[in-house]
Amino acid sequence: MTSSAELHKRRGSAVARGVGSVISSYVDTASGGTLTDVEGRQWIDFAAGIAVTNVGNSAPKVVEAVRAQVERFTHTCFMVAPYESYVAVCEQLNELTPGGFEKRSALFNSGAEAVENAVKIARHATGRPAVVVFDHAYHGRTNLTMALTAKNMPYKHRFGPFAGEIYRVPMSYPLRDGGLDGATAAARAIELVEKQVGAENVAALLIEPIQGEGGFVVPAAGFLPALREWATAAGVVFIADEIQTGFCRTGDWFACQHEGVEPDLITLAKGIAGGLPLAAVTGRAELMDAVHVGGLGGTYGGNPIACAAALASIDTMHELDLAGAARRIEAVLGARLRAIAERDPAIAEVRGRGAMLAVEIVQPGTLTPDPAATAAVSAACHAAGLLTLTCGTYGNVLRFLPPLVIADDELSRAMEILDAAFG
Ligand code: PLZ
Repeated sequence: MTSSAELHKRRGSAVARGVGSVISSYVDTASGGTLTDVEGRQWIDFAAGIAVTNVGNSAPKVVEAVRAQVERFTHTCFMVAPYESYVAVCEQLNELTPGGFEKRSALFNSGAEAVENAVKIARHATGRPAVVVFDHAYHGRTNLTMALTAKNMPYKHRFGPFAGEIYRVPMSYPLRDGGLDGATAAARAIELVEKQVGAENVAALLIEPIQGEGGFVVPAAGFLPALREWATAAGVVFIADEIQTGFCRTGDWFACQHEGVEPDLITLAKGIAGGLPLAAVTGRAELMDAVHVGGLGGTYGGNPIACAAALASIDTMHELDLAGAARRIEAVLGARLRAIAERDPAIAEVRGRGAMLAVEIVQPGTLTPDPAATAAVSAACHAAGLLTLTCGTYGNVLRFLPPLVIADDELSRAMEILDAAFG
């Protein structure tokens, strides 16, 4: 088999430099919570392809459903010749997402595309232009979603000009905002919107219920409900971006459910289809159906193979109670991380929910971010065979996103590696 070193060399003269990779080993196979590279080396997977393979890599039901669908037909384009699985996925999403009201869904390919469409729908339905987003937000890499994303490097640098009518307000970030309570943090954001934008100009408020790329930032309790309440009163569409938090990741089907928040629209992707590219916007029927026929779509959106994979993934989540599995991971991994934090003053905070956990790393005794130390711990994990990711506006958050089907022995081994990496 071609070695990783040779593949890396070929990549250098074939693949654009702008596309990076966390590790330089090349994957041969993957299943459950383990990746095997072309040298036969095994990696415990604490990345899950960035919160995608919640059901594990090559989950048996997904493989079977995809294989059967490939043999029946590969693509007709739902806008040309429709098929049942697209409708079935929409039915499932309408049922699973929070909110007892009548819903509709539309399917797309990527998270960014879902976010773009949620904004299109909110603007169309309200006739208003402005979109409110938050510090540390991540919503994608397309032109509109770059504008919605907060961080310049690497996402936005020299890629402008960006789309207009995007307004950014402070997030609730308890470690870094002096521990403001949720209601106060929401009032601070709302006042800025009212004074600087005008509520009547706002189509949508877009928020990740737990921020992903921005640093696994969990807002103070009450922040999301207060924003939800204001949006309802102001006629603003509340959009929850659950692309990273969705599909059992945080110990419930969706992260909004932990605070009983019912968004008007939800953007979904990643965990939806066990690794196949699929995304969705799900929400209130009157908003979704406001758009004229032909106003939403795309060649591949809701491709039949991706839809088959989504139905099998959702089935697997029910069957294996993966929300419960995420809560069990939280109990075990969370306890271990807190024990490490007890002895290591560089860990300012252990946070997250379910199987979406992280530590924020600082210079001991301060809140000064330490991205170099964070990268060093992550590299030590990689050297020992644990695939970890970093994130955060300051690059100082080490995050853990295991597949929810990770085996007990894989989790134990991963925690030993982590323990040793912190020294
Ligand atoms: N919204 C909340 O987490 C994708 C992107 C990694 P796409 N996050 C991982 C990278 O460096 O590109 C994400 C997200 C939230 C939107 C998106 C965008 O989803 O499927 O990557 O377009």
